Amino acid sequence: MTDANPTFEATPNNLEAFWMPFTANRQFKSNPRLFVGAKDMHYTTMDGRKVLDGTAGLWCVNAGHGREKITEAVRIQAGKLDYAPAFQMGHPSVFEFAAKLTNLLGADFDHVFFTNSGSESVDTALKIAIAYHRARGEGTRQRLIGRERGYHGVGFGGISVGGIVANRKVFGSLLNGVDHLPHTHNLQKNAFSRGLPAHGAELADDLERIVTLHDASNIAAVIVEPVACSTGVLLPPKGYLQRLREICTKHGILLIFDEVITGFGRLGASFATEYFGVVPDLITTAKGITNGTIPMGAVFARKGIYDAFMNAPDNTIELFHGYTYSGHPMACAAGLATLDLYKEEGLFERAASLADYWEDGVHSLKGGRNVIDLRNLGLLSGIELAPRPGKPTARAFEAFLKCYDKNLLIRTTGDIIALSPPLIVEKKHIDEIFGTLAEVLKTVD
Ligand code: PXG
Ligand code: PLP
Repeated sequence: MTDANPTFEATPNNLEAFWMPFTANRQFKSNPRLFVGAKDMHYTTMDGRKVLDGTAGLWCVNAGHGREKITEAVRIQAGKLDYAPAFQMGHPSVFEFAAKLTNLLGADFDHVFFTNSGSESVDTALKIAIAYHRARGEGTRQRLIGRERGYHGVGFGGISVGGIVANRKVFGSLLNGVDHLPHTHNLQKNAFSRGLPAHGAELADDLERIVTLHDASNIAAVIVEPVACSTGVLLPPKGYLQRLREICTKHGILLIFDEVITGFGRLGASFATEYFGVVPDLITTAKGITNGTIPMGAVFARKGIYDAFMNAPDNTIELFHGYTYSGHPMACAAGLATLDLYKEEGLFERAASLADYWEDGVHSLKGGRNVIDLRNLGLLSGIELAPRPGKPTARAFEAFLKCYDKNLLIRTTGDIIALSPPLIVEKKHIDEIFGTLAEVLKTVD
């Protein structure tokens, strides 16, 4: 930059400078889709259309858009204390928020580490797992086990344990010492299951194979999403998560549930751990923690994990890890107001009470053109289309564009349509979502 007097004037209508994340930049910029507002279940487009939000933004706006309670809390906090150093200093609302979150999780979890995203939560959990074993004198436990088709964000830790080839293949050697369990998606046996699929619990036994190969004394943790959302809402077979828990316990391996999407009511319970009745050692969250308003993530630690770090000599930092914005005042304010909303409006229970209606809506698409599987749990759905020969992803993307033209926002991953509406969704919205989809699918060849 040689210009001594750079100008800061806006350059209207120029989309070029912004390098968009996980987006086909050139395609988007040639035909952009911009939202300028949002309220409750709807976005407003630049040309003034109201678009029904079938995806809670990116799986995060669980209490719906433009909630005044959150806006007000953030406004007040911004005027009172904009920022406090996260290291060696504190502020009241971060302690209050941590305490309320542990209450929400129940008796098994007693500490919270704050981050600013799901990716940071994953990195944090992986690091805590390795450091925990070392603090207890088992420093050889360093190996991390992820799963095929898992999404754990985009940090080097997350893509290493993750199982999405496109997210890994151009980024070099990644973390070493990582293995992967097989994914659980089985169309031959489980297609069109309502709720959890019946077949595949035994896939958890692959962990025994990995333990036999490396020895348990070298394995720190297993990380899985209780429901693998990003790769198409892949549901755990009945009994699978229980089995994984048993094997981890047997071998002293920490189990991490990545609940960035399944947390905060998505399944009709506070977290997937509650829904499935399976207790992991660490839980990673983000997204719904602030209703998507202010970036934030958190890692919950099961009883005993924090304590294992507290035997270090006095005055030493027990965990050399943290972010400038860990527990940011604005994020805590947003999070506290979000928790109030979830509670006051009974949104997790609401999700549970709508789950059957949602399931019927999802499965009303059976027999639709190119539909090869329909999956549902809580207020989640995966609608799998047969790929166009030689053109994977094209069919679902066409459906995405057509839905957008018909004022419905859906999300696609490969040739799978994923749905996850705000938990304030009403039956009329559910009818509209599946009505529009049925119409659109008829027109996608
Ligand atoms: N773990 C899981 C299970 C996630 O779903 C992350 C970690 C990373 O979170 P951040 O906040 O760093 O993005 C996620 C995020 C999609 C989609 O539509 C999914 C996510 C993010 C953006 C898009 O598949 N999941
Ligand atoms: N890079 C540099 C040069 C920094 O000084 C810092 C934080 O102080 C970071 C990266 C990390 O930033 P954050 O704490 O927001 O993750």
